[in-house]
Amino acid sequence: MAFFSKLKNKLFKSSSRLEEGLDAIVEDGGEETTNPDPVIPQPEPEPQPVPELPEPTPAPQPAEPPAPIPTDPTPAAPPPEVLETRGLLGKLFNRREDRTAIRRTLDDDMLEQLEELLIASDMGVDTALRVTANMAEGRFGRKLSTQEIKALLAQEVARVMDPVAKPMPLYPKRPQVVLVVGVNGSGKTTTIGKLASQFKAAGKKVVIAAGDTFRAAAVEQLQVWGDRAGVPVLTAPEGSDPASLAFDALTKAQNEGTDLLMIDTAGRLQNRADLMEELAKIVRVIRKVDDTAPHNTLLVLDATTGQNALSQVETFRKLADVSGLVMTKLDGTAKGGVLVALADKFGLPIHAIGVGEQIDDLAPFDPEEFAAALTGLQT
Ligand SMILES: Nc1nc2c(ncn2[C@@H]2O[C@H](COP(=O)(O)OP(=O)(O)OP(=O)(O)O)[C@@H](O)[C@H]2O)c(=O)[nH]1
Ligand SMILES: [Mg+2]
Repeated sequence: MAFFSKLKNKLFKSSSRLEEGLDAIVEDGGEETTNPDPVIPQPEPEPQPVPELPEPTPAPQPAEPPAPIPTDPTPAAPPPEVLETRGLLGKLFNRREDRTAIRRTLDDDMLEQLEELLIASDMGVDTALRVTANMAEGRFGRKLSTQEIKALLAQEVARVMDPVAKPMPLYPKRPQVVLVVGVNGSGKTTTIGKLASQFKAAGKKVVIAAGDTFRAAAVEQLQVWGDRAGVPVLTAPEGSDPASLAFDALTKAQNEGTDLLMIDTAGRLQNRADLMEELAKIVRVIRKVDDTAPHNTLLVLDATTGQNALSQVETFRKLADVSGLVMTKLDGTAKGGVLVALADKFGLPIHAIGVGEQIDDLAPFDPEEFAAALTGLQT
């Protein structure tokens, strides 16, 4: 199975509240009609090949490492018109079965219901209002089917998410230091294992530092991941200062020509000031070895957390200068709307998403695929 179809099956396994809500909104007050004209700009029927448009990027084959290891921190995003006229929307609005369907007139009542649904799906009030306003623009009074509503919503979600879908940048400076932070159980250690495996497969010399020195079990867990990824794990005795381990690990990595040092940290609740201060200390101490480090500070968020993810970003950003996000547990959860709020509010890059507990269950973030999964859009 191609990697992306496997990923698609894993994203949002269960049908989401959002999807069910959209169905219910259209059925409430809708009636069966045949659509005279499309509500979303369509590509010309059977268009001639347009040479100046870039070809869509082919999906990676399973033989390749699951996520590309980027060398360019700002890969080009597809221009908006590519999203608009090609891909799933284009395909969708050529579908015959959607010509006769239950449709509901887009009016104030329907917009209000849509807003409420998006807010209930963790998108946040500001984002929900903006997204619905964009959906309604130029379409007020038109009759829309569920499929069309889903496609419109997916288009708006993809538009919000597109600018934040960026792989983790690797800069020329070696060793690159990646500090991984987040609340308890968000998936830090697992994500480090997965990332280490991908970077190793891409030919990098990787070392992991077990900066969670609170629990002996945490070190053992990381060692298991290190073994799976084929990457050494530097440890310190239980209860020792994680900042001093980070210092030693970076010094060693410099001496040994390591490409990438990934530092795991203990989970910390954002209301524990002492633990948060300890994190700030880790950053201060590694800067004594390399004042440009850490080069990436990844905040790992659990997609099932809901709105609390927003305050996690706010707190961790103040202390650790978060450079990017990894969103875990997007498999099997019906949630995920909070990612849209995060993207809209903070604009922090989403480098990767976790879609399972296995070593290859970390994928690049694909906005269109995410939007389709979130809205339940069948493509
Ligand atoms: N389904 C699923 N489970 C995940 C994913 N990522 C992590 N997990 C699971 O979530 C649990 C916590 O993961 P850890 O990697 O230990 O989380 P952590 O942030 O290191 O936890 P602490 O060190 O205790 O703060 C484990 O059972 C993982 O297998 C994911 O993408 N999908
Ligand atoms: Mg951990």
